[in-house]
Formats: sequence, C-alpha cells, structure tokens
Amino acid sequence: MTGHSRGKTTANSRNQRASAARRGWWRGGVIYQAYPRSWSDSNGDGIGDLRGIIDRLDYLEWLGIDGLWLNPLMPSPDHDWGYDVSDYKAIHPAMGTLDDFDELVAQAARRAIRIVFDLVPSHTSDRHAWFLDARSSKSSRYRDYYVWRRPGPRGSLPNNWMNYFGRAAWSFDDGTGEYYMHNFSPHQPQLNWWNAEVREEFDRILNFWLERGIGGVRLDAVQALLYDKQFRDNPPATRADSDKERRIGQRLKYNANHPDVHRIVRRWHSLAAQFDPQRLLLGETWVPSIRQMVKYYGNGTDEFDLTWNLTFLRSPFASRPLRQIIELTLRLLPDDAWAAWAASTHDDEGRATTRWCGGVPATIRCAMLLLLTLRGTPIIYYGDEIGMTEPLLGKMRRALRDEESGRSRDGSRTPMQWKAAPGAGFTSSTQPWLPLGDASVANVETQSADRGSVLWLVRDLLALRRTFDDLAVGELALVSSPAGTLAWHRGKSAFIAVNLGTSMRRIRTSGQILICTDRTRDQEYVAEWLELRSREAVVVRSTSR
Ligand SMILES: [Ca+2]
Repeated sequence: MTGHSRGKTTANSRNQRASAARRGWWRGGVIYQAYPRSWSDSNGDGIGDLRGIIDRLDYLEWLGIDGLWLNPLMPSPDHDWGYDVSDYKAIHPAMGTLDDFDELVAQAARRAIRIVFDLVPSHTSDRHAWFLDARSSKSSRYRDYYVWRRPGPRGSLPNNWMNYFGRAAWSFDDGTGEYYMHNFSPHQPQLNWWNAEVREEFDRILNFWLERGIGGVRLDAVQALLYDKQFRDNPPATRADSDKERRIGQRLKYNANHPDVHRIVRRWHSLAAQFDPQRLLLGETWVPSIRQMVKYYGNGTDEFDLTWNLTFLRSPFASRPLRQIIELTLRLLPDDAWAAWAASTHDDEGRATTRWCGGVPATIRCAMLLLLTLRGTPIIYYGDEIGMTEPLLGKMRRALRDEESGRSRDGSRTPMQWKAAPGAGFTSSTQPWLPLGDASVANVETQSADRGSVLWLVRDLLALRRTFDDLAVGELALVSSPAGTLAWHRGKSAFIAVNLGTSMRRIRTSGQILICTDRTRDQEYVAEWLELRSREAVVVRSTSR
C-alpha cells in the first residue's frame, strides 16, 4: 500500500511519546506480530521475506504500531519452521541476508518502529554444527552442549519424561549409544543450560543481535530451558495442571519448569540493560497459571519486561472468565511490571477471530477493542486487524504437528491478505507456501478505503491511544456491570464497556463515546445510561468518575 502518511499532529504526539519511552518503548506502545514466511513475498517464490516486509513498512506506519515482532528469521531445516535453528548468527536464505535485515531495522526506525524477533534458546536444530559434533563421539568438543543419558535396563528410556508434543522426550543416538533429550521434536535436541559454555554462547548471540539496533527479542519456550539434574520421573498430572499436561498424563515438572531458570532470565536482563535505549525482553512463558507467569517478571524490573499470558489467550471469550483473568493478572504483577495481551498466536491456539469470535464481524470488533484498551502492551497478530479468520485447510499440510492434540498450526499461518486478487497481494507465485484464505472476504486494500471497516477501527483505536494518555498508560479499574458485560476505567477519564452477552444492556456512565464498534455511534453523548447492544463495545471519555 502506498500514499499513507501521518498528519503533523500524530507525528508530534509520537515524538512526545518517544521521549517518555525511557522506561521502555513498549509501555503504552503496541506490538504487531507478523509471521514472516506468510506476510509479504518480494521475489515471487511463494515465501514471505525481509524485502517484502521492507516494502510494506508504510502500511505498518499508517496503522500506527510501535514494534514489529517477527517469528524466527535464522537458518533452519524447517522441521518446525524456524524454531529449529541451525545458525544463530545469520538469516535464513529464504528470508534474505543480514544486509536485508540491517536495512529492515534502519527503514523501520525511520518510521519509529522497532524490530523484535524470536530467539530460540532451549534447543537447536539437529543440523546445527554443535549437535553434529556432539553426536560424533562421546568425547567431542560440543557433547556437553546437549543432554545425554545412558539407556535404562534392556535399552529402555532413561526415565518417563514426555515432551510438549506428547511423545517421549528422548531419542536414541545409534552412533554413540546414548539417548539425547528433546522437549519438542527429535529434530530439536535440548541444549544443556547447566553448561556455562552454553550460557556464554547465548550472551554472544544476544549481543550480536542487540548491537544491530533491534528493539528487543522474544525468547521462545523459556520455561523449558532447565531440567532436573537427578533425572527424576515426572509425577502424574493432577487437576491443577494445564490441559496439555492432563492429556499427556504427567506434570512436566522435571524436564521443564525448573526454578533456576530465573537466574538465566536475570542474566539476560543484565545483558540487555547495558543497551540504550532499553531493549525489550519478551518471554514466551508457556505456563498454565497467571501465578507462575508473573514469576517471570522477577521483582518487576530484573527479569522479563513482558511475558506471554497464555491464560488470557486461552480464556473463553465471555465476560466472567475474562474479568477474572484481567483482574488477577494486574493484581499479581509486581510493582513496576507491565502486562502483555495477545489474543491470537502462530501456535496451537491460532486466531482469536476464529477461536473467540467464530468469524462473526461484530465479535471480532469487540475483541480488537478489548485487546487495545487493556492496561499493558497489546500484541496484534497479523491479519487480525482486517478480521482474517482461519481457512479450513483440510488435512494438516505443513506445520509441525502437535502429536497430542493433532491440531495443525497451518490455519493461523496462512498468507496475509492484501487485496482480492490471485496471490492476495502476498505473492506473484501461483503456489504460496501455504494455501490462501478467501481474500475477497477480508483484505487490506478494500478495508483501507472503507472508514467503517475493522481495519479502520483498529487504526483509529491506535491513533486514540497516542493522543489519550489514560488509554495508553492509565491505571485500570474494573467496575461492576450487568451480566454478559465487562467495564473498566483507565486513568481519570477513559471508560471502556464491552457487551459480550446476547441482549442489550444498560451501563451507568456519562460522557462522550470516542469510538464504538458500531462507528455510527462515534461522538454520541451519554447522559446517564449507556445502552450497549449485544456484541457492541465502546471507549467513552467519561465525565462521571
Ligand atoms: Ca520470497
């Protein structure tokens, strides 16, 4: 898309916010997550790439985001699409080159957009030079970079550990006659984070990227870094465990979730703290409870800056559970810590537009308004801003399969829909790497010309956050509201109400509606009672608090 530019006012307010960003650019900011293979293909090979992203930065500037999070960009045999890294200091050839990456960082910076990307510390690819060396002999240089165990009696597995895909966490290496551990697929051997050399390698890797001027990194699967040195068997799952652990049948207590992982996170935090301006450390904390998640903030200033709120993402889209999760998250966060809110993911849970909203446009609008008005950093998953849903792809095609759920991740990774045309504006190839959804239903070109579209709703909400500090950084206070609804104050004068019920509800407030999911209600005055129809949500400049 071309021809979009910010007005002078937005540029000024953006500068003001930039000066306030000493506490971290993400506070009050918004992150957009693009799955790079699926976002924009510049050379017609059907795979998204860095030059394609550079070509579309004007769109992101027009939308008004602050950070762009990209899934892994490093060389990989792609058993798990980049989450099996074979070289931590290079760019995947399908994505481009290090020069392309540096240009992306520079071009994004010109638009006040910081680049954040995935670093995968818990395991490498089985094609990584370290692992090739490690399996060459028991006395090889890199043997202790990984986790090896002798077979049990009669060649049995060393213990009962299962991986996150619901299979044994051990694979036998014929060459050296021992098992190696993997918390994910056998192509993803577990790194041995008890080994000081591994920790030092990753210090160098982090420095390598942070020195290139990126806005930060998202650290993948951090709860899985450390294992029990005594290799004790995992206990059976109980009702208190995650649904995944209950399906697997054991609590992943000893192959993951080791308490000493916090020492590693603090180490990364000290390293990142040496950079100015401050770099974001976003932790993928795949843990079943908010109580466990908030531990990854440490004392609020010494571990992750933002953590992955799986409980929120997995909530039913209904007022009562959402209210409890929002309240608990904000109450348990340490002082000075800042929440992150994501509704969609490239992983198993997929798109909120489908999972939460069933593809219903009014519900999608409510989800976007809620996401963008909570206290914390919202993470918009690419395509959600146009209400893209997961197409029915039939059989699993590409993604690493989650053995335990059998659910494919492909549906949430289909190419971005830029326009209603062959290739959807994503690629000139007739064979995109994943099938396209129906771009005639949702695409950027059509919606950017329609002020009533969900794309404009998202853009206007982002613009409002830039000019209305209460909405960007104000304290959040939930208020009691009728069944099926959620309502909260932000700061002194922002009031948000969302009706997820099936009938009209009245909520007491007064002021002016700034943005309603039904855009014909924008600017409406409310004297005492706000009437919200089913699947309607508003931001009000309130005069009644
Ligand atoms: Ca390409």
